[in-house]
Amino acid sequence: MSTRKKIALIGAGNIGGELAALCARKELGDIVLFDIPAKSDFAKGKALDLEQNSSVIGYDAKITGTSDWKDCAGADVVIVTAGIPRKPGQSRDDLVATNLPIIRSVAAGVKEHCPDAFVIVISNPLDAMVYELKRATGLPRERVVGMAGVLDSARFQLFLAREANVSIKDVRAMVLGGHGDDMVPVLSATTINGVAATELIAREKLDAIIARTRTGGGEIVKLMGTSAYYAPASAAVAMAEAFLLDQKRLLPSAVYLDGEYGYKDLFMGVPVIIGGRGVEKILEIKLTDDEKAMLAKSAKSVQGITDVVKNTPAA
Ligand code: A3D
Repeated sequence: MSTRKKIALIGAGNIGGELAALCARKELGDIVLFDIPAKSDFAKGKALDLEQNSSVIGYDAKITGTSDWKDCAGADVVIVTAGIPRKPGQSRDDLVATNLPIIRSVAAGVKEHCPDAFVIVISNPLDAMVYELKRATGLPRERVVGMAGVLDSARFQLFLAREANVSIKDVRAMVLGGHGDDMVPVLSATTINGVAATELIAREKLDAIIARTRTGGGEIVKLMGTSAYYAPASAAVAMAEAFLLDQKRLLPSAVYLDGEYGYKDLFMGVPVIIGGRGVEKILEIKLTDDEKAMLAKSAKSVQGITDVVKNTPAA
């Protein structure tokens, strides 16, 4: 038996495939690519393709495709992309009816076979789906997170870098709140190598960038007919890597709030430290009054869709 770490990817679609490719190239562990029985062969085919790629690229990782939860048993990390993505014209919240039963079935599998894993949820509507996964598995809040803030911040950082004509490497920004159109780009924490972005970019340009960030996912759905997958996968792998390598990274992540920022029994994006024990710390940073008001608006939307989930009985 391998002593390498084990990473179970639940959903072998667009994001699942890219997750597998990235985890393999980074040699983060052995990879299980899981999908529903109707797509078992598809998952096996993708896994085989990626294993053959190891011989060209040169990485050691065993990659298995399956529809049997037993193959996921004992995973150190579980990343959940099971569910349908948006089509043009749809909001993330439109996906809840289809994705809620899917998340509930995934939660049952995680609870039975991967009870010690660090679980990262990507399926939309993100904040409500990660809420349900935690509720249904009963896992501690240190080990269940939602990926959205790293991706939303990446989009914000790209647009800022292009506008200021500087390297993407020097732009640091943070997007908090729910993964919806009222997410909160925190300008007070946005710098270009320590210089406040507000010093280098005019206010009206910043407003346009914030607006584009908020609809950044929809812009891609409109262009491609389905949702983004390269950057979402990279963002989740950054979180998985922080856990597996105990990096103690400060990453905006959707976590279960129990009074932090004044919110309770809600998953929403806030800055956290991710290390070998999972979510090691939730940071309560100072926000301006404007940012607090935007966070309250975002929390209200997240609460609405979370209430739908809470009030939907199991089928
Ligand atoms: P897609 O390529 O359709 O893959 C999803 C896979 O999930 C398919 O292969 C399905 O067969 C599989 N699946 C369905 N039900 C189950 C189940 N019960 N168990 C295991 N697998 C199942 O979609 P995608 O990979 O492009 O997107 C996946 C999800 O991520 C969607 O809900 C997207 O909306 C969401 N997404 C979130 C972000 C965030 O930033 C949070 C970004 C992009 C996409």
